Amino acid sequence: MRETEKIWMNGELVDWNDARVHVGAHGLHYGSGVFEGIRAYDTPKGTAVFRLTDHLKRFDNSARLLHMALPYSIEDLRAACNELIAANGLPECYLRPIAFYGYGELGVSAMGNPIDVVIMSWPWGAYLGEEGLKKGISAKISSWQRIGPNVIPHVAKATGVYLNSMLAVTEANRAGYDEAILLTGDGFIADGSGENVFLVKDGELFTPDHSASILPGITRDTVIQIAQYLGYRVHEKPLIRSDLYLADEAFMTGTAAEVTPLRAVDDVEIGVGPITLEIQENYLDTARGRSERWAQWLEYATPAPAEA
Ligand code: PPE
Repeated sequence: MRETEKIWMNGELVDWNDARVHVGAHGLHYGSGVFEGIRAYDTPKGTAVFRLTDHLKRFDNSARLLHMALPYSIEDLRAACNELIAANGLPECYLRPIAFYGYGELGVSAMGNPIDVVIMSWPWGAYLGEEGLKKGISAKISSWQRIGPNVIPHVAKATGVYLNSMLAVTEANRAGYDEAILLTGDGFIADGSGENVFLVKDGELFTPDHSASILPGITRDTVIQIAQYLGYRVHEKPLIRSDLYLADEAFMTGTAAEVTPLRAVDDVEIGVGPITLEIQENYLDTARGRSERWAQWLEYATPAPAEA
């Protein structure tokens, strides 16, 4: 990862190398943390954080699901993100807020442990490579099932949940695929290791609904709204792996992955289609401030210069 100057840690900006935690931190032992992934884009009116408030609301919800009372409000965290962006001086970056049970007691119950809250920022290029954004990626249906709603609350973007994703993507990479797609215990398509999944059939879009243990993706929501605005019907419904094999097009969405075409699943070639590319272009135009229609999603990190 590319190091930057500062990290926001428990209310203060500290030097990158000084942002340390004790090895006895509860979150390290038990994965008891929550996090977010947010992108700030360089737009014609300055750096804008895409849907910052929505990400921070999800952060707060994730924490609540882990019985973690964050010592900072959404307002405080928004100010902290802006402070960090200003301190690191990057026109574009990825922001990673994380909150975890810290150093105090060990033992599975987190009662009595302090809560550490940290925000990092660094430049993060195309998640699945520049080539992946243009030419699409390959995915493998994982032999690992996506965690179910009664296993860990999948609606929470919790650190421990990502062991599930890590196993799946590692399995896929070792077998020569770029990414993994996890199914629920009942065989319905859930998520990629770090993305939501969409497919296109007969000019309409399909994506798994919330009952399929998905993370309620903010990019997913953005893409649904943009696609509907462009005139496409979008169906949120249970999907099975055969739907992917027979799809006209498929793609993955995520803050890091943005809109990445899925050109093959389990060696079934799908290719990269025009609707995927249209959605991708519209998504990037939106995030980069080139679309007035969705200007409400851009939260400027620095005051926008006065109109000439
Ligand atoms: N599902 C999963 C499992 C997931 O991790 C992400 C985001 C999404 C869906 C899409 O959510 P959203 O970003 O709100 O559209 N994955 C984040 C972390 C990736 C990582 O490798 O770390 C991200 O994209 O920031």
